Amino acid sequence: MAERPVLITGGAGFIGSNLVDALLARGYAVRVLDNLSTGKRSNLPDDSRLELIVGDVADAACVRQALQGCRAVVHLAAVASVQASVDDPLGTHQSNLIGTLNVCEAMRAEGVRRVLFASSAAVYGNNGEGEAIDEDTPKAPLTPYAADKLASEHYLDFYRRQHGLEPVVFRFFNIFGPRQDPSSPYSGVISIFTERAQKGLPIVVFGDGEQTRDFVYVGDLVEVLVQALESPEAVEGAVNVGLSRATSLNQLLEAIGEVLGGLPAVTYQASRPGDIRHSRANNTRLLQRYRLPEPPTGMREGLARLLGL
Ligand code: NAD
Ligand code: UD2
Repeated sequence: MAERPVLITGGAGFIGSNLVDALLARGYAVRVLDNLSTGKRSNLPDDSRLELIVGDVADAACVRQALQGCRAVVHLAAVASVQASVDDPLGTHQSNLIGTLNVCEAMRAEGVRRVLFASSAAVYGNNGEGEAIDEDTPKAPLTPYAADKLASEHYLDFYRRQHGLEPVVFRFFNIFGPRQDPSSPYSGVISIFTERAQKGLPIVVFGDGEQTRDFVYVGDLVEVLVQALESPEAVEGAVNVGLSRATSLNQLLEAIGEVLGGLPAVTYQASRPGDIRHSRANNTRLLQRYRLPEPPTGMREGLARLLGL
């Protein structure tokens, strides 16, 4: 019998396609379920062990079919833009919560147990700001995106207790790397800044540039996801994925300038309403359970890989 594939929902997107590459390189068969709303076929390699199903996680029958014969699921499919969820709460809810429920139900029906889930630091809202945020920090989902992520976590926990699913929940901080789409103003700041810097277009910083983020190179995240798939046990409790390092936007710009050998014009405008000033993970739990590359990929190295240098 052919090896049972890992199903990656959202596998044609930024994080998903990087995970596809890593799993194929390790000899896994992979099936991707993606509606190609932000993901792209061209993000995926041509490989006989990779199957792409173009379909929607909001479609229960489609998810059930995609899951047949799979050994595990990595559930990444979601409308990843917080702003899109603010503009269209009901539409994004179909992907971001109903999609999760469909995955849980299909897993129950098909007898698949292990599922990794991409939650977000957004579940903490502004709580813990300025501190290293640990997983017990009170949750404050301030947007439909964050509410759906937190609700998804609770549903996964229900399916764990009631139906024996083995969910592993990760709360990603700011992930960056190749194939992150820079096309929306709400795309990840590193994808926007690097694209503009490469094209020589002016860069806009919202605020004074002293706000900080805990940036994680996608390759390091993928290492953790592979370990979570392969681990014999799915330990309960969500895990922050951050390096516990604060990088300001001004430091980021300096690093981009160094890697590219110069920067276009940089202007400073008013802060975005609701923007978090400092976001940094307490990653003790991550380090207890998983091995990060030692040392984790630094900003300059990550930028060089992203820029293909
Ligand atoms: P992305 O937009 O590149 O990937 C999302 C993928 O899901 C895309 O390929 C898209 O086409 C697909 N998709 C969306 N709705 C779908 C649907 N209804 N049915 C099937 N496929 C659908 O974004 P990403 O940054 O790779 O995000 C992956 C996951 O990680 C998302 O769940 C996101 O919320 C989460 N996350 C990302 C970050 C980050 O820093 N990038 C931070 C926190 C959480
Ligand atoms: C991230 C996530 C978001 C949510 C949130 C939770 C991304 C893309 N967004 O938002 O989904 O999980 O964390 O806290 O991962 N900026 C500029 N100029 C630009 C673009 C951005 O100055 O052209 C600033 C922006 O105002 C912010 C910082 O850069 O201060 C980071 O912005 P971001 O959108 O990359 O990520 P963040 O942390 O706001």
